[in-house]
Amino acid sequence: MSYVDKIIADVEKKNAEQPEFLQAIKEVLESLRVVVEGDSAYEKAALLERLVEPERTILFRVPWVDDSGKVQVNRGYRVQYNSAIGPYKGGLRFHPSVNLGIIKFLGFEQIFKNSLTGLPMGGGKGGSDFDPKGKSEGEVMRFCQAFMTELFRHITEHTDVPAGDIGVGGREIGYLFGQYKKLKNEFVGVLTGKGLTWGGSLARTEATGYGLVYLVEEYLKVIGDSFKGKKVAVSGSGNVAIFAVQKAQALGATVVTMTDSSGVIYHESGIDLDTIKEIKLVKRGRLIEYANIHKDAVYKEASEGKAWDFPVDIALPCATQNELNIEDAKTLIKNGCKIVSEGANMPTTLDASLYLQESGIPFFPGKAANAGGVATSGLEMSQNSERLSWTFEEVDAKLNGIMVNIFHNIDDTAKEYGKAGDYIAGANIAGFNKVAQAMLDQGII
Ligand code: NDP
Ligand code: 2IT
Repeated sequence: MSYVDKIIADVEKKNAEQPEFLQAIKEVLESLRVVVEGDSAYEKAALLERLVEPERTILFRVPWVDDSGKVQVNRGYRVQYNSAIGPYKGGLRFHPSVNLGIIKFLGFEQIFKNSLTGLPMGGGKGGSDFDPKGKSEGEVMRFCQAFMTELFRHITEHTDVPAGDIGVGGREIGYLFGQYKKLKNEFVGVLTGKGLTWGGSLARTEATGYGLVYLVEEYLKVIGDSFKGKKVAVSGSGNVAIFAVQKAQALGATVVTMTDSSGVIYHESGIDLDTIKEIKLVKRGRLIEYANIHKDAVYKEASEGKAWDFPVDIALPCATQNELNIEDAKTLIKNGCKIVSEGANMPTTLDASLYLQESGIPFFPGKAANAGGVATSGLEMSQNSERLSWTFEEVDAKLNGIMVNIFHNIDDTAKEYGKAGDYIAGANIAGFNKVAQAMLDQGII
């Protein structure tokens, strides 16, 4: 059995109940065959065995009191996956679907993503099965405080720096930061995505969505094209989706769809982002309200339709894992879609991503395409360390430079390994090489 097959079989045996984790492991390890099977140094150092196993997994109880006075108990997680190239870095997700397998898949992906940014950040991820939907401000605050009451003893600004993800935005980072500060009596950059008056970076809010569009823009530039006049499908209507739409529109594209977990909006003349922001960022409401305001927009329940059902040039999945399957990939291609780029983490199923690639559709995996968020978190850490704040233009220009570099790095790496145009392989190999070298340099730890 080959080295990679042996590791995959072992991971499958030990983690049979974690399908998303297995999916992420298989995708990465398949790409690494060409690297690790030609050089016995990797197997000798048990590099893959160490890479697939988190350095540390923290599981904790989060007890809190709801508005009716009832005690609620959630599960908290922090997976400190790999610190070969820097302190653990990665978001916190609050969503009822969160379990250890989901956090491990996200933490594993984060290792390679953070490596691709070119900044010194290791990989980690955390979160809770807490559902923020329908909770009052007070309940969200008390939950965040309870979560940090345990997490604080496992993180510092030098060892592990969490940020936001699904269900964790500026509001939650504020409550988490306040509690960390109170418990440690230290004002330090232990979280990113902070508010602008207390150590946050300009452009961090926009960064993931903007970065996603910058990477596709660079690809389009290389082939002599641009976003101008393109029709774009976006899924999600959260942080990543909103700012992807904003940048795509600014570059002259027409975005025709957005979604939430309840349904999809199709607005042929173009999504009105101000309405979306009002519904989602101010009122924390549901997407269906959009159709009450814009009578020419069509709303369908999630069981009746998806963002991938319409004729578009570019698809940007920005909601959650496995939201674009092989049937969706076929529909997109049939309707003329020419590019798929992942704003979310692993939104495309493995068979759908391979089908897109085999059909000649440039497919940009999340660990490359959505790296702008964590990259800008890295820039927030730099600003915190030097106790300075850079202007929006400075941060945005650095973000753009990082995304342009990521495109060329994954494009060149794919070519170097005889896989031109295979951006999955390019991203996995380029991300891996740097981490693997650091692990080899640092000995068996
Ligand atoms: P938000 O919580 O701001 O928004 C999430 C959006 O996706 C909402 O519209 C939500 O709808 C929808 N969604 C979430 N879960 C599901 C589900 N199970 N089924 C259908 N729709 C769902 O999160 P973000 O925008 O921050 O994150 C979106 C994706 O981007 C995630 O995969 C995240 O890991 C990834 N990402 C985020 C980064 C960041 O900086 N925030 C950086 C890199 C990647 P509803 O409101 O109905 O739940
Ligand atoms: O998936 C991700 O890259 C994030 N949720 C952002 C992580 C971060 O540390 O900014």
